[in-house]
Amino acid sequence: MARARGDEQVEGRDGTPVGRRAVLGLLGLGAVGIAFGSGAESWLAKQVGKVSAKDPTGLTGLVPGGGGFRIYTVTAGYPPKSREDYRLKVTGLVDGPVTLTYDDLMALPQTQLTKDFQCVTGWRVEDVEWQGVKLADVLDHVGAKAGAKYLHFTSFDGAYTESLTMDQARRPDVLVANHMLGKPVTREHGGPVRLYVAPMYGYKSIK
Ligand SMILES: Nc1nc2c(c(=O)[nH]1)N[C@H]1C(S)=C(S)[C@@H](COP(=O)(O)O)O[C@H]1N2
Ligand SMILES: [Mo]
Repeated sequence: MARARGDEQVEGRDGTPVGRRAVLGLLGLGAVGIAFGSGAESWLAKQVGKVSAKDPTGLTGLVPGGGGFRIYTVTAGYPPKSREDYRLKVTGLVDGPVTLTYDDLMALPQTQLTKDFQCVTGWRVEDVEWQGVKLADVLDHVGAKAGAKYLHFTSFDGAYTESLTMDQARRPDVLVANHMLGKPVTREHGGPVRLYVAPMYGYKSIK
């Protein structure tokens, strides 16, 4: 089960704490942290262990959702978040910490994709309409530094975390999504904003 990471510290290879501030990061997605290689590797190894623990059976929430989706949550419910309250915080290897509002995201170029959503547990929803800002565009917008290698995402439910390499994050089919199934992302699906990582299993699409 994923758990709140709280003030957990992660040690880099040289023993230097990488810590929440250095690795942090997308609020609502939550927060996105941008990290250099060496410290982040041991941290990533822990993430790999966590992934299988996170969604071993898919039984965390088998509530049928819209359009054939199952609604998954590792927490008891879905903390409310309005468009007005939503914030995407980006910290780490950026020029300085940046906080984006829903309107800030909507003001960036929007990308539409129609692609499948596939959970590792077997269910699949075909031809889902997505809209959002390419994560690559968000990274450029906030001035992610050239040497940054990894992203760490924290959900605003306080419990779910995910990670991508910078190369994965910069693919054109990875969206900070504000619409799915042709309408605004609903609360159960992580609205007002969730990640959609088209080329990877659903667990990467942090809500
Ligand atoms: N915050 C959060 N994001 C999450 C999850 C979760 O439990 N909590 N589950 C993941 C998994 S395993 C899948 S398959 C998808 C399911 O998306 P849905 O709940 O919108 O159908 O969300 C992913 N993102
Ligand atoms: Mo999943």
